[in-house]
Amino acid sequence: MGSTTLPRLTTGGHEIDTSVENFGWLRDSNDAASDFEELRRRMDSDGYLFIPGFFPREDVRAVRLKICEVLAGEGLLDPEVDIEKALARPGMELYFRPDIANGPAKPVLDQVIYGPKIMDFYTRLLGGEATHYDFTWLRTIVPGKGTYPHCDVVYMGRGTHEVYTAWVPLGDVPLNVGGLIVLEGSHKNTPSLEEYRHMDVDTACQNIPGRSQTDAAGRPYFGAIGDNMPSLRQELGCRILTCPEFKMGDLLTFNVYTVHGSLDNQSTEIRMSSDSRYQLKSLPIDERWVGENPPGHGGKMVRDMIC
Ligand SMILES: O=C(O)CCC(=O)C(=O)O
Ligand SMILES: [Fe+2]
Repeated sequence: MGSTTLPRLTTGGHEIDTSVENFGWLRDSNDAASDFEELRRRMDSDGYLFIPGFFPREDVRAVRLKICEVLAGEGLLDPEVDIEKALARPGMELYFRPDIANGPAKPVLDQVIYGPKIMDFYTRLLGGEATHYDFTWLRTIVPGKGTYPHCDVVYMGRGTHEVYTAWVPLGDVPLNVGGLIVLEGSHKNTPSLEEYRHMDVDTACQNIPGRSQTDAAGRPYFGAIGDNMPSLRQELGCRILTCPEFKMGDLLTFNVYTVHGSLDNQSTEIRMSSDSRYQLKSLPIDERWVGENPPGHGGKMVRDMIC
């Protein structure tokens, strides 16, 4: 692979250096799919596991169709084209729609992302009975900028830090549609991220009036590590990894310290994916994301701290 064979890739509007030293493909772990000792070793060394074709494609397709129906009903899709293609109606803003994941798409989505196959996978990976957060994140990202670099710990670190994200593409996602990118090995040997890892987006500074980890309007601090993944990559000395084309049915899982974000969406379609969270049932769980109506960010969940 050389940079000349790839299209120009950007994240947050910044061009990615695709030379072999700085960019590569996620390692496919299907060769070790039932060797959990080896999978644990890879999670530890790489910070992620990528298992293409983990879910039956048709089950994921049913989720996609449901989401497309909702978006089409709201007039967000190009009405001239088959709704399953999810062509974005030009000019509209759309990024995050957890209301669909936790509402109309919940029955079909939950069967996939919290079904027996994946729960058994995490139970075996973690070496004890696994549970999941009740809240599900859903991204419906229109053409434009993708997701800024971050670690999930700043959004969901109030229980155990032994929490794993499942990123599940709800459609085929070639490079130009803007799939997930991870910084290889960024979960360890990155002392410059130590302070960031102790942050919590729902925290306000009690001792410095006006200074807050939430913004002036009381909304949660955004939580990103700046907006420039390529310069962060350079600073940390990692490679950016992604997949030439994520497919419906693929599973990408990573830990709460792995830096990730996404490529910009250079297509005309909406990029859809869910992200969900898993941990040992026996460990403390982040109160923001569990229960019948998980409270989520902000409001009563904001805690004072001495800054
Ligand atoms: O899908 C994306 O762009 C971001 C996903 C993400 O941040 C996550 O899965 O934790
Ligand atoms: Fe994330």
